Amino acid sequence: MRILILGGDGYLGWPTSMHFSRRGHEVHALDDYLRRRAHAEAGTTSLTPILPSLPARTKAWREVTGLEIGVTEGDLLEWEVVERVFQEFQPEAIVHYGEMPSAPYSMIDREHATFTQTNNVIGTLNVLFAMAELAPDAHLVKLGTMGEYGTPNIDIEEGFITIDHNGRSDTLPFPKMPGSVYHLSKVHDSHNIHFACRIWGLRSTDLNQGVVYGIETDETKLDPRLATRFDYDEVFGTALNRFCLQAVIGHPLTVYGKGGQTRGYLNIVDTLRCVELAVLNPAEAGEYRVFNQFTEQFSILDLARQVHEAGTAYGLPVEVRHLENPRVESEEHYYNPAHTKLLDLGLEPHLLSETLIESMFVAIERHSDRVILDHIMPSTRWRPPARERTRR
Ligand code: USQ
Repeated sequence: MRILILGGDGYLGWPTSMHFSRRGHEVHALDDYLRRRAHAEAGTTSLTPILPSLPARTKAWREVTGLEIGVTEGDLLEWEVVERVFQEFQPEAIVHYGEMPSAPYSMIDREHATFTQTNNVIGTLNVLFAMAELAPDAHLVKLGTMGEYGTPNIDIEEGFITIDHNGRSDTLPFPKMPGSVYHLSKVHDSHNIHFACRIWGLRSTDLNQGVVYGIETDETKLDPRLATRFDYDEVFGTALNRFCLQAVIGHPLTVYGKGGQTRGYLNIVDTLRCVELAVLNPAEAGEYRVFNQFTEQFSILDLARQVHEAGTAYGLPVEVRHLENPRVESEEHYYNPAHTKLLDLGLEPHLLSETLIESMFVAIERHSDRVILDHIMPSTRWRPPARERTRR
């Protein structure tokens, strides 16, 4: 199948490109290096050394496997770029990771907030128009987020809920209550994609993914040049990846607030399999479907305790520290999202275990001399300080 990977240079996009290429698909990766630029501006970088560009990465891929991955270095906000790649590559499936992925980044200030929503919403609209005009039978597999739902006090369904109201009944999109400007951008995307399916007859799967952890996949392990990025800074690093790195370098684990915040989590190797299952089992023409993509749920404190236990067994002195929460979020709440659709398609989850955490310690230790310490503690606050607010 011809598969276009948008955001093919990212933490998930690069391993996904290699995963499909190795399984015999024709892969084309597009990226404009948004995340590399954001890191350069902030003075941070990936823990793992990664090659400097997509052409360099695909060259290494060719040398290691003999396989080709096509590349476009370009921005989804530029219609000419999107139009050209659709015209030339004629994708049958589009895997869309090509967005600004960080909640803290979107909450830094007005500029970062408006950039996040412009970049994500308009980029995705361009993809939808390109599909409608140039690839109407293609299947869009879009990376959404579990954070679109927030933490309602009822069970979360996979995208849709049947509501009985005043004697009538309908199945409607599940209500959304996201907790950051970034998560909101994904809600806006979901509405736009649903619209394009209903009105133009496009087909799409919105993968509402939980928090991903892990550092290696079958393909990244083939050669050090094929490594994917690993972020641990407060803006781009996610909870479990940060905790594992903190344990290795002897930094206290940064639990925000009480630590009862509960989210869905999955191993990076399961992300690749979920995306593959969605691509191989496409939505029908006109269908917009939603899969909740995670394998287990944990509170932040559960995760900290597991890293503490694994660290102790590994010989690391791990301290768990509760910090004042820089975010505005419930620290104790009900959380029970459905997640059966990917299991029904054949997903066999790789669950979190002490062995897995230890393997992350080993991979992190290899590069621990690269850690930039002053970007670990959180500095992005969800609420501006009161003095700042009155001055505006
Ligand atoms: N947290 C801590 N300590 C830390 C980092 C995070 O307690 O050092 C807490 C946060 O307050 C939050 C939870 O851990 O309650 C998850 O935070 P995160 O930074 O791991 O993940 P989040 O900001 O939600 O975003 C990440 C990805 C995003 C994806 C989302 C899936 O960056 O792209 O959409 O996970 S989900 O969380 O299901 O919405």
